Amino acid sequence: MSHPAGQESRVHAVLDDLSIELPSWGFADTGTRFGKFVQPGAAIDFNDKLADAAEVHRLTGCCPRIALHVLWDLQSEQSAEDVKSNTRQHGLQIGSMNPNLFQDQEYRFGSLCHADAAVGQRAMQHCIESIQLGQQLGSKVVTLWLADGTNYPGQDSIRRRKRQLSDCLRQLHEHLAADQTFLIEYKPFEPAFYHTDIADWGMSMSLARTMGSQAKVLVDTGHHYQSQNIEQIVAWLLDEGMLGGFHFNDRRYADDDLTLGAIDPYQIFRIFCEILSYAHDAGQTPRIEYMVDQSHNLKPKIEAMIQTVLTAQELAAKAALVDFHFLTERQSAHDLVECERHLKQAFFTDVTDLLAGWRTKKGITADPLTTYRESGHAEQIAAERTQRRRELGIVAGGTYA
Ligand code: RM4
Ligand code: MN
Ligand code: MN
Repeated sequence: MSHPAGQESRVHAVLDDLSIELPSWGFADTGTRFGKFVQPGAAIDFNDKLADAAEVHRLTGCCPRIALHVLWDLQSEQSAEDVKSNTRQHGLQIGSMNPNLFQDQEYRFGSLCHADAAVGQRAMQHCIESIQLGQQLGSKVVTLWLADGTNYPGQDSIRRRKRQLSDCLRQLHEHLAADQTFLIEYKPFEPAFYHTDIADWGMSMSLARTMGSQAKVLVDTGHHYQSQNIEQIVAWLLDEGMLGGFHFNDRRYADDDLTLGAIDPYQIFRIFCEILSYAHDAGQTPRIEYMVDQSHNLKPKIEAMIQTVLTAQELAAKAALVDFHFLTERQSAHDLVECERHLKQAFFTDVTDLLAGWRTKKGITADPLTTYRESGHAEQIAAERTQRRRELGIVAGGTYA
């Protein structure tokens, strides 16, 4: 298929800039709140997670970093130096550090927002340790997803909790190294069902501004109410200089953690359009952390991750077909029909050959998902890990109850 002049280089430049971070937790057995479906090929330990992320990077060429969930990945005897060199041996770097303030019994009524100072202190200590671990591991990003909130009207003072949270964040900012960014995630509900202490992007932005210059907002694409206009949030955050990054996934009802673009690829395309439109106006690509936040309990994990990464690339490539100069000109003429048609034409253009061309240029397979499915790798790790589980005496537990 032939594309108009300049399109190929635009698409390739966008792909060159699109580096996607993989979540360690996306390779291990996880489940829903009702139970867990185990997979023979799931990662057993941290080393397996590194190996799986490395496999995705090897095939896609755009996932050099792995995000860590501090309590899930770094509780072994391994020293920071070991973790670092292990990661390097797999050809990867450590990406974002994700503190965990949601699973300990102490956090039943909150962590940083808890009324009891001792619990707040414990949460602070964990965040400080996560920041310091990040420094030792060469990570540049700390992300905070705060599960704090209440279940019942009148349960606690929303304003006290907000002030306390601001104080905590201000203190945490002092622990950041100059090259560390602190990203504040928001989520409207779950696990709290009446109010969540950081419920939307405005609250995240307000907290980030209070916290300090290295704090920004993290947009998890699955953390919005039904039909919310996420690209508008992205446009505002870009304009305010407050967009730090994304957690990629898709949703139909709530925080479903489905693979990116599975339900609404046009939404993700529109987000990329806002980013590229900003880059066009500003004359430079904004620094954004693109991170996947998915744990697949039905799909095979490595395949699901490759599918996600390819989807992100495909939708970014389609957005790169938009001619923002032309669009701006049509906007000034109030030519609504052409403006919409221009976006739709880009969205519906088949970019398979443009993506394949970029991959061939990089010396990787033109079709990573098919190559993986035909490689036998999934069967091989399933056999090896089944055997290892047996040797280690690991019995697959399928319930959270
Ligand atoms: C949350 C949120 C966080 C993730 C946890 C496991 O819903 O998306 O980013 O770390 O899940
Ligand atoms: Mn997230
Ligand atoms: Mn989530």
